[in-house]
Amino acid sequence: MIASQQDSGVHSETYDAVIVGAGFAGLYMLHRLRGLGLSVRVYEQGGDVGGTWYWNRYPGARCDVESMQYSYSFSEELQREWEWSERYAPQPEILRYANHVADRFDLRRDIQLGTRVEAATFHEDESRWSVATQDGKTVSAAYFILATGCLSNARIPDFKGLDRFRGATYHTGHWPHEKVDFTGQRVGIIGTGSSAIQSIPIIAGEALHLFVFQRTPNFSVPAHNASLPPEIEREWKADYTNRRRRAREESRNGILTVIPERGALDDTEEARRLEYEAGWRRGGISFMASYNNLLLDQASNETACEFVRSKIAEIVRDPAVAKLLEPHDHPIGSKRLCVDTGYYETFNRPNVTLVDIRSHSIEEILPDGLRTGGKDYQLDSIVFGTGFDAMTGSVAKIDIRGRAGTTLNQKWAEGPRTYLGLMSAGFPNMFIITGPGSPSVLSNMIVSIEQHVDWISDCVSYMRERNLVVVEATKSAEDHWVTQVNEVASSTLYPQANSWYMGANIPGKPRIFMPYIGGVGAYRQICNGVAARGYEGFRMTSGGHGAIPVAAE
Ligand code: N01
Repeated sequence: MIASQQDSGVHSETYDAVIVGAGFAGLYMLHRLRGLGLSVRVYEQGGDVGGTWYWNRYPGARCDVESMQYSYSFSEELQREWEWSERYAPQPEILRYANHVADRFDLRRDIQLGTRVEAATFHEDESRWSVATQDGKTVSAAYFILATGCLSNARIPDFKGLDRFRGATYHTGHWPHEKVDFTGQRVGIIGTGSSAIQSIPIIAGEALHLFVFQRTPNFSVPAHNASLPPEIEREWKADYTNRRRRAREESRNGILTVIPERGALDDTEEARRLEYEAGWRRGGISFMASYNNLLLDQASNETACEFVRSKIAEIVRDPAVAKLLEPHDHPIGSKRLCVDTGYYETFNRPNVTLVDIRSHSIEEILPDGLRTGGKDYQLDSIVFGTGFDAMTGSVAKIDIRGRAGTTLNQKWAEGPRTYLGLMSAGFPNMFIITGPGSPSVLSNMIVSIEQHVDWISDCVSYMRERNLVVVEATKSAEDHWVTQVNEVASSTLYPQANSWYMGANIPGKPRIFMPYIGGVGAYRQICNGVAARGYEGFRMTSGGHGAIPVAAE
């Protein structure tokens, strides 16, 4: 094992639990563990709480899950008193909400901001974790909990010449806190994922000229965002308990949506068109709920693709530009469906140019622009909407060592392996909130976060009542779960896309469909069943060297 600071055995503080990250997962985890009487320390690398909503401050950033559903349900008072202003909350409002939660539940006193966790090592003799932070401290904890987020490791591709660019560069996931003013500038944006698609219409309204460098066109549907009518909010709040329960237990993705009991090909072409029109008018990701088989059946999916392509052709005036914007390389919904405000319309503006970097990739970044297809584009600023090393990227940045000094990066070299997305064999007492192998990014994140945090809290409570010290996923349970995750994924159209769900956006990253696709309701039942059967597939012991010899399985 590499000698590192945390191996010195000198700990400045001792806690029952250390949590990494103070986004929605870390905040609620802290609240629950404190409620159980545990001493907890949260380390957060950002300058404040809020996680994703702290970092993603790009113009136009807002949630694609409706406000009444994208919020905590654990506190009746909180969900009644908080008022959302819009159908889809903008980033500043969600960040205010995260701060309100931190204050209302007095969470800040256990959160250390501006502190990266650099390493964590499990000491088998003590059955405890040593956690080393960037400020040079090492603390000891019984439980080590990763609330690091799934889309928190922003990535700028390795473009030749990038370091010589004289203008300003921005990544959507690492946006400055002060207003960026593009007035009078020639701006280039690289990428056309959800983040870029939200920011392009706003930047276009400000810049002298905006060049959109598109490698792969994406499907996007209108958000139809608007202020939230008070009567809708009242209606939701009057029925909150029931609606929250249904979203948790009955839906596939933690969002209350009515899905018809028909597949797309059960309808006539005319009826289908009307159904899709209704979905387009309604707006948002519930467009994918127009039929029950859009992500299962290729021919059905193609009808939805065709509908969106026809909308693009209707909206975008220049037929050549419209053609370039039409996606043909993946089934709709197999990458996260984008939700926009005026995205396709933006390409009718005289100050916006769509540049195809599929046929000619970006050759190099120049001191005053970039070169592609043998042509130079003069730019004052470049915005990277190039995404994230998703689901595993932030975990991989921490040097995590489990039994026998094995690192998590070694164990996950061929792709992440977990049992239920909650634990990885060989890493006792380490929990992952919304980790790979759980519904996570395919769901309303707050629903999945609450489910995991509640499950972990119940598990810790169960152990404490029985004087158990170590919990660990068994290798056989993990192997079985990984197989199940892959099997469910391969019965859908998802693996057909080169998406970040598959790790396909990172050169060299193993191609494995990372989230569990079986739906939040079914997944919750599985997790509850495991707990009810005495934490089946996990081994719990009273600690020490005699615990769980994983290699012996
Ligand atoms: O990132 P992305 P994102 N050269 O990975 C392109 C959530 N989210 O930040 O497809 C040229 O989706 C890449 O092209 P390609 C949501 O879950 C939610 O936009 O790889 N281009 C793609 O166009 C979402 O899915 C909300 O060919 C390169 C883009 O960059 C997730 O976050 C809002 C390139 C990356 O798209 C990530 O979205 C925002 C290269 N070398 C985000 N490398 C809402 O709630 C990458 N690209 C609304």
